[in-house]
Amino acid sequence: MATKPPTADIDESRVHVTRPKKVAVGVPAVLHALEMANEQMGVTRSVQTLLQVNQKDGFDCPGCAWPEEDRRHVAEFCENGAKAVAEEATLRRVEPEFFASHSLDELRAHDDWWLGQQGRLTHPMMLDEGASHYRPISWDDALRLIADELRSLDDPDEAVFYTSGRTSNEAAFLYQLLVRGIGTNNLPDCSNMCHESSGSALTETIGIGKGTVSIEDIHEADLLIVAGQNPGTNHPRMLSALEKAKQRGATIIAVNPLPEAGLMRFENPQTVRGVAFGGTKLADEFVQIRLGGDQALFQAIGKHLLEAEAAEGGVLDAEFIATHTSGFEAYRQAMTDAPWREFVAATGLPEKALRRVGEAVRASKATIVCWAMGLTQHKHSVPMLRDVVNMLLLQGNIGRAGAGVCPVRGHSNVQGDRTVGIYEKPSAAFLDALDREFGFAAPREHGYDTVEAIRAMRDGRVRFFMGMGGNFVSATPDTAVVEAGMARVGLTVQVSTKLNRSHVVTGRRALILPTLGRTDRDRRGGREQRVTVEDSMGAVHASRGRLAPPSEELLSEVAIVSRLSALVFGTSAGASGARPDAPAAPPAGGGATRHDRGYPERSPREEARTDGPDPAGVGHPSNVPLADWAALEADYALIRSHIARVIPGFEDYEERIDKGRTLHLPNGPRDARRFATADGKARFTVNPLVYPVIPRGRLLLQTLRSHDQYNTTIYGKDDRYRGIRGGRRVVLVNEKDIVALGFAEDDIVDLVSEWTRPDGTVEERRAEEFRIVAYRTPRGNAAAYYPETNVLVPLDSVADVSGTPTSKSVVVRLEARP
Ligand SMILES: Nc1nc2c(c(=O)[nH]1)N[C@H]1C(S)=C(S)[C@@H](COP(=O)(O)OP(=O)(O)OC[C@H]3O[C@@H](n4cnc5c(=O)[nH]c(N)nc54)[C@H](O)[C@@H]3O)O[C@H]1N2
Ligand SMILES: Nc1nc2c(c(=O)[nH]1)N[C@H]1C(S)=C(S)[C@@H](COP(=O)(O)OP(=O)(O)OC[C@H]3O[C@@H](n4cnc5c(=O)[nH]c(N)nc54)[C@H](O)[C@@H]3O)O[C@H]1N2
Ligand SMILES: [Mo]
Repeated sequence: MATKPPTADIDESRVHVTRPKKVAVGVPAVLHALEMANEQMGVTRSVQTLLQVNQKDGFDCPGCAWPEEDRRHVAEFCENGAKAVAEEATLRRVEPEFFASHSLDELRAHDDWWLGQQGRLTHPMMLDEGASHYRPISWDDALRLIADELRSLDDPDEAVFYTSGRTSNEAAFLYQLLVRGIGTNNLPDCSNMCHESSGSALTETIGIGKGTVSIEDIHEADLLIVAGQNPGTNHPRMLSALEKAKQRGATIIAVNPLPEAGLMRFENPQTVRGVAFGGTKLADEFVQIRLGGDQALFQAIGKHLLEAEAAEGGVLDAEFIATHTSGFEAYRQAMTDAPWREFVAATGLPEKALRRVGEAVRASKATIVCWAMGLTQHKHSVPMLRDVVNMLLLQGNIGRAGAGVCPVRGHSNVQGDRTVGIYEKPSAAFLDALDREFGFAAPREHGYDTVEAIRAMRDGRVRFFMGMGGNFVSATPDTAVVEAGMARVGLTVQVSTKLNRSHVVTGRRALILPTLGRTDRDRRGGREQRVTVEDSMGAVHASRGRLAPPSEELLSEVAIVSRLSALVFGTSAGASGARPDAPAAPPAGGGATRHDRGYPERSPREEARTDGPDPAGVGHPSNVPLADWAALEADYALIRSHIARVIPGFEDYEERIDKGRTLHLPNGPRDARRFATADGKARFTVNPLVYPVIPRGRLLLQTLRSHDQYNTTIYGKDDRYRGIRGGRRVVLVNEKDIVALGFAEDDIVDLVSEWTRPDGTVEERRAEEFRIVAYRTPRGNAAAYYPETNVLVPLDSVADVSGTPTSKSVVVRLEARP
């Protein structure tokens, strides 16, 4: 039996702190995961469900984007994957009665943990203007309301369409088509807050915004540098791959301000060695760097390699540099001129330690750098990552076995969403192909990213907001600004599986559209549909949910977008026959007529086309994508055939994902050392050294994840590896700083962020009541959990080039509570 959801919020007075763990996973992790799974879905369903995770005929884990190994274990999941599954496959339900008995004000007063723990959403719900409660609404009425609202916009750019990275390729592709059909590129996504800096730096330097390694490369690497990443919590299956590399003789260097348990020692619960012999020591070296010091570290390694080359030769890959790169001489000169003392000041590490890392790189025959949010969420993240590339290029460490760049992506399909067009700055080539396929003209002007969307909301320029998954209100920076901005929007629509803050902080009117998750069976058009996802390494495979959906009322994301598109654009019956190369649509499933299944015979737009003058504004009727929306909903393979014609690399899509097969997308740098940059070469770049300077009496705060959360979804109250239990409002501070700042452990303080505007004035933001915990973080650096600390991140504090909020470097002071 599943247990009941909590009735009260987290009681932060009950936090207690023990010593951090030195080893990750092991049997306690498995037990913890099963306990959570049993709470959410009972024992039988837990076992049945967890055995389906990441199997060839099962569903893709809705946790992280780490790839599956080709030879899969019976239980191919990790502790936190199991928690992600349990959260979705929960037997708890949020039904219309729940909304009738809880007012909006009451819901708003609860914390994110309480909201998420209430269970799966089961019915479309509507919040009328000025209403105190949500009320049930039919799908037809809800979708018509949205279509009417969209048609009433004066300008398509008044609409914003957010995406979170769980959405399948099929749903994401249709969604971007809907949005571009409406006439805007306002497609901000979670990637803007996540790996955008990686995409920016890699596209400029190697011509592809993705990593260049496969899982086999991880196994074959000689040296793995894992920087700015906490895989024990956020990508636990990566630890198995690191273990394998290690057993083959690889060296692992962990670069992190915090001694994260998962990087130190790993007990693999799937092997005898892991369970019985205390596991594998993973990191050979722990480089305890200061927040934001990584650019200096990678420059230092580059300088060390260049010095070693000058002294004894044979260090660099001269042939690779000559044949495949440009800009080497300028980089060499810049590193020659760079003083070691700057590297020491930036990293907080002695020159000796920096040179030791340099030596490990010099000695390595094949090096991979893995990273996540610790490297992407700083003001200077893009130059920092360009310097990672510089270092790898010196030894030709791109495009050969066991070597390359490995940005470890977060959400399970965030990379796939971008591949199929979720991007506010689409390329001309993509738009041209889209135009050809659907016989319309997609808008060319770039749209808003996440931060720009918030600015537009704040300034009253957004009348419509739709979230395809995710939790925009809690995930974004500067919570107070976002909340005020949301309130100015006319209609906000959230397509969601679980209740979250974005359902209770809304526009003047709001809709909740409940949808199927990864684990749910998806029957459309009389058959079971599968969807596809792309992992962090460009491998695409099918995913098919097996569980009975939480309610008969749920529509899949594909169905929601198809039906909405039909209402906005018209059904374009026979549209797929409009182009000679398009396959004929199969008969609509289940024998139902178009009308029976919610598709109008003639849409308002088609009526407008024949009966009256063209309506102004959104999706001019002479310029809408031509697609047979009903047929697409009835057979997702048709969506894949469109994708195959629009996006290079998906040829024979259907066949290549059939029977558990994996479609490997082409990757120029990895496959053939082909670099699609301006000059066709991998580019060395010169990047002036940047690192944070912390004002006196202040701390630099990073906002990170605990072990019991998935982004804004809070699974539980513990951060087991860091030894923090029972609560989340804690700030980790070096014990010497605690004393120097005049506080003591366990003091309750406010965190006040200080942001200097371009005109020199200082803005303050406050997060109240955090308990001080002494922790092994470098002097001057602190850490606290997100999303509680998003209120501290100034909207305008973003990374250069990528626009990513600087969630890992917020200047704060601690203030005693009155
Ligand atoms: N269970 C679980 N899994 C997840 C998620 C989750 O919330 N829960 N989230 C998913 C998502 S969307 C993402 S993007 C990933 C996130 O995965 P991570 O990036 O591992 O997540 P964070 O908790 O943000 O951890 C950042 C790590 O970088 C370190 N760090 C911070 N600043 C710096 C720095 O300046 N330099 C260096 N070298 N290190 C630094 C921190 O100490 C911490 O170890 O995980 C994905 N997987
Ligand atoms: N301060 C700070 N802020 C951060 C970060 C940080 O490190 N520090 N990290 C950033 C990062 S890396 C990311 S990726 C973003 C995450 O931002 P988001 O992706 O927007 O947030 P999530 O918490 O992952 O979204 C959770 C919600 O998604 C919905 N959901 C789950 N599964 C599905 C599904 O299959 N379909 C649909 N339609 N909905 C579903 C559920 O309703 C759930 O409540 O946050 C960013 N914000
Ligand atoms: Mo992310």
